[in-house]
Amino acid sequence: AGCSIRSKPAGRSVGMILSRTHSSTQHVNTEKLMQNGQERKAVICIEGNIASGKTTCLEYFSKTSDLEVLTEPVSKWRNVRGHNLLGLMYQDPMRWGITLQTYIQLTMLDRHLSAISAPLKMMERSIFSAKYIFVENLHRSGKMPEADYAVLSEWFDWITANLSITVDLIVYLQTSPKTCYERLKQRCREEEKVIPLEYLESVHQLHEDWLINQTSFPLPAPVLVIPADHDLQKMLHQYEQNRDKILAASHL
Ligand code: D5M
Repeated sequence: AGCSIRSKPAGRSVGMILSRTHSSTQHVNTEKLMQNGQERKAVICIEGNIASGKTTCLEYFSKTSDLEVLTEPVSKWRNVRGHNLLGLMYQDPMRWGITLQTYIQLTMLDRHLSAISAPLKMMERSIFSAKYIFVENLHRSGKMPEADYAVLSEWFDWITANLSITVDLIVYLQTSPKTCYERLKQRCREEEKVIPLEYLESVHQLHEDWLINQTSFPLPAPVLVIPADHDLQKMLHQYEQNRDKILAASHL
């Protein structure tokens, strides 16, 4: 798309797919995608900071035929049998972090395993970012007891070792924490009023270390970086420009 990427590593252009941990620079398997003897669906995960514009991206692609969009199950996290786990976690992370994260891990797993009829699944976030970004952030900031972190990690390791969770492409909406902070204030979600800029900065850094610097956790798929600080019109234009590259994940 012409302009160059703002964060490290320097010299990469927008729309270039980063795949240091993948042998091929292509972002899709060229051989047929098979699972349990059957053709499997291609999976794209949209990743990014809180209020980075994932919903706009998903809405844009939801108009595409042959693609099913699965949004983050936030409404479930806000109401599991009458309990608002998201609100509880923001109020008292030390007490409720494990409760929310256990439930998020379950709902994300359900999204990954859910059958769809379209050939292409587009998901908002993933079981990987739930663990590598949010669980990690709670733990590193001292807001999750060691024992809770150990149990969540055991669950995560078991799930990823024993269940077939495949991702073909990660689309990373790369924002500055400040932009997210402004957007967060605008959307006025009750539970999120307590979120300080520093929280978004930590979440941002964890995304960068995972998806750009590749210094923290393994990548489950190659990464397409889309700068996402721009206004709505420019963002829609970028989605249009990257459309074929993203939808190529369905070319089995
Ligand atoms: O995220 C929606 C809300 O959910 C926002 O307050 C962040 C929060 N969220 C999302 N995933 C997690 C995990 N795994 N742990 C804790 N909090 C989480 P949005 O980015 O707006 O879609």
